[in-house]
Amino acid sequence: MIFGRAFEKIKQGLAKTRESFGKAIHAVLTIGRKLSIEDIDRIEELLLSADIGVEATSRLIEGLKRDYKDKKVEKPDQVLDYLKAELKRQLGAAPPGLTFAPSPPTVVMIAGVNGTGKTTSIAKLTRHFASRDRRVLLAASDTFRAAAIEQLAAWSQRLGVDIVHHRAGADPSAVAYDAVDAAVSRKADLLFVDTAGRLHTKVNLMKELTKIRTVIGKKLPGAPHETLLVLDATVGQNAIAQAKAFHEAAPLTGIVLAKMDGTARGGIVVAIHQTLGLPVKYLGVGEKAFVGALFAS
Ligand SMILES: Nc1nc2c(ncn2[C@@H]2O[C@H](COP(=O)(O)OP(=O)(O)O)[C@@H](O)[C@H]2O)c(=O)[nH]1
Ligand SMILES: [Mg+2]
Repeated sequence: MIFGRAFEKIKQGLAKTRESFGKAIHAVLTIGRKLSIEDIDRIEELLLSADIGVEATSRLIEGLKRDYKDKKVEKPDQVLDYLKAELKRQLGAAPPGLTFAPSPPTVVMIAGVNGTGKTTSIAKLTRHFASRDRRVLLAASDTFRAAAIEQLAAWSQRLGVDIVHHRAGADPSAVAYDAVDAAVSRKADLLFVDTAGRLHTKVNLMKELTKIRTVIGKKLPGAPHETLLVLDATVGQNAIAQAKAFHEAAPLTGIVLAKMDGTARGGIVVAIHQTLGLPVKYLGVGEKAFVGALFAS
């Protein structure tokens, strides 16, 4: 049931991909004509261009060829049904939503390259949980630019939740430390820790994330309970490389895939799930405030 709902949300998020993909499949297979082996090759190209990834694509194509030989799949609609069922089966196992700490606060660290949608995703998550009577606290650990702190502070005001911040250039770990302290003393249910996506070098960035994580864990054993990486769905396969680099610095527990509304290559959701073995916990489908925020739970 929950998985069914999660899949529905993923489907909504994939609307653009689905539309262009469905059209392409129908273009490959003229109605009425039977499927040929060349058509299957074309479909393989389509899957790759939707960024479903090499691994997932070859698995899908193998299955399709098998069903084609068995004469189970011969028409465009059957191809689409087969792909839908197969993708549903593959994505269905993703655990939906956040995993909460046994006792509050649940600390959620948000990482990702600059501009992927970290702060916007935190705002959406905050609104989602605050409107369900969870006490949310924000930590402005992206201290790299003053504007980043101001952006998060603006959201905290709009959403009526507290924020812990220091000045620009301050130690992000010190902010996280104070925020965990505040989350405990103010009995917050959830603490979202915003982090920088760009430092002077990538090595610095990864070191910083490791340090923030360590400091959080020292202050509150077991925390962070979630380390979510925000990826921009419009960058395609590059997102996988980003995820691998971050995963090494701060072991990730899941992915937030933002900007699904802006791409027809949403197959990346499958590729991420399969290559990284990480659940895609949330899909972002809107840049305006919260419109269309999709949650898998
Ligand atoms: N279309 C679309 N734009 C988004 C989404 N999430 C974030 N954005 C936009 O992406 C830009 C960068 O977002 P921001 O949250 O500041 O990224 P950060 O640097 O990772 O914190 C902003 O213009 C956002 O409005 C989304 O789901 N869909
Ligand atoms: Mg930001």
